[in-house]
Amino acid sequence: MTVTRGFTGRSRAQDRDPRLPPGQYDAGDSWPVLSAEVTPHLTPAEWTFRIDGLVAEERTWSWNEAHQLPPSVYEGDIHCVTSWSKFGVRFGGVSLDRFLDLVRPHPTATHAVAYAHTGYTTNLPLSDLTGDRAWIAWEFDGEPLAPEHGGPARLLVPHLYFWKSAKWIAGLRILDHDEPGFWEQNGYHARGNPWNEERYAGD
Ligand SMILES: Nc1nc2c(c(=O)[nH]1)N[C@H]1C(S)=C(S)[C@@H](COP(=O)(O)O)O[C@H]1N2
Ligand SMILES: [Mo]
Repeated sequence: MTVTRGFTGRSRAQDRDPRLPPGQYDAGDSWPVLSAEVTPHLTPAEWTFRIDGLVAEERTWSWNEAHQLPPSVYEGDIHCVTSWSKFGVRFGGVSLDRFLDLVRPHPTATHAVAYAHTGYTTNLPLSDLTGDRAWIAWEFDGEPLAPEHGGPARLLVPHLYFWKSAKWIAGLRILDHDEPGFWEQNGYHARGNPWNEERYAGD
């Protein structure tokens, strides 16, 4: 019996989808909405994106200005700390590298706080926002991003837990130190790498 149980356990581990980080489940076609705020209804004309702080040139982009930057698509998975993951999503927008190239962070810059038009904040190492791994996203599956999912535009950092992907993104403040955001001040992990299960401070 012991032998059988051991064999079953091993075979289940092999069946587990390799796209699924530890402690996560596949949410399938559903896409839960998780917002601390009431959904704002910002029009593209009202939306702006700004990068300030430790940069050579602080800058604010309008919707039209941001759309003049070269487009970029993310196709892959997303992982929420509440344990749902969603496979094979497709977001369209612009890679954050294109914005950062234009403002030129100081050599001393190490972190950023992303802030939303609603006041939500989340902190990230600058190295997680560069290398074509983070986007300002305004399309989902070829359609405009819905307001409840952060439209007109959200930050997208899919290799970290999804709370880092601030909806209704308004800007990034570039810093030379880490400064906890909304969930991070409430016990969540500073980085939030789902593959290391960095859910809470101390994980
Ligand atoms: N402005 C803002 N952005 C946010 C949040 C939020 O409450 N407010 N929640 C975060 C969390 S915890 C998750 S899981 C995702 C949820 O995005 P979704 O509602 O599109 O699934 O947004 C993240 N970005
Ligand atoms: Mo989340």
